[in-house]
Amino acid sequence: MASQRTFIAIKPDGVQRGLVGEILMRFERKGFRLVGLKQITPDRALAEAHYGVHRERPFFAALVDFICSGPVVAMVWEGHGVIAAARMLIGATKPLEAEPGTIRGDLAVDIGRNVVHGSDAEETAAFEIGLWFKDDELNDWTPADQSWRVEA
Ligand code: IDP
Ligand code: MG
Repeated sequence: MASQRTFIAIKPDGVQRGLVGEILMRFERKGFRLVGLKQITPDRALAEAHYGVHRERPFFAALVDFICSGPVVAMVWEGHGVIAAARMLIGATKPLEAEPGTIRGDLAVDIGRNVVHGSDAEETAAFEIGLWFKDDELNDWTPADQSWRVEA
């Protein structure tokens, strides 16, 4: 399994509800490595680019308004298979259908307030990381206990 990077964001509802530590902890405890982290209130251009794939959907304007409504905690996480694994940790888009034990399954009830975003594929991860972060905001590092996380 190759090492990958993915873009994860705690949306304004997660920040407002004081869930930053709780959400961060789940990725950290799983064994992934944090390589980028910042808090940013997105402008419309950033939010529209990020959700560009949903431009024609009826909820697009409300979604952009919501994402721009307050601070977002933007992160890049690295690790073996992290893109798909992060989506599993996050859970289904509709929180009432998300499995208990997932972030959305445990912490949210409304599709429009589902607390966290995660890239859905390698191409979207690369696009979203480049959109939210400059290269020099990302840290290449290896945890001191790496051999206790992955074999060889
Ligand atoms: P994802 O966040 O699980 O990848 P997407 O289908 O990519 O889900 O949708 C992006 C975001 O748009 C969702 O997380 C949710 O906040 C919002 N969204 C998606 N579908 C709806 C909807 O039908 N009504 C309201 N908001 C929606
Ligand atoms: Mg998506």
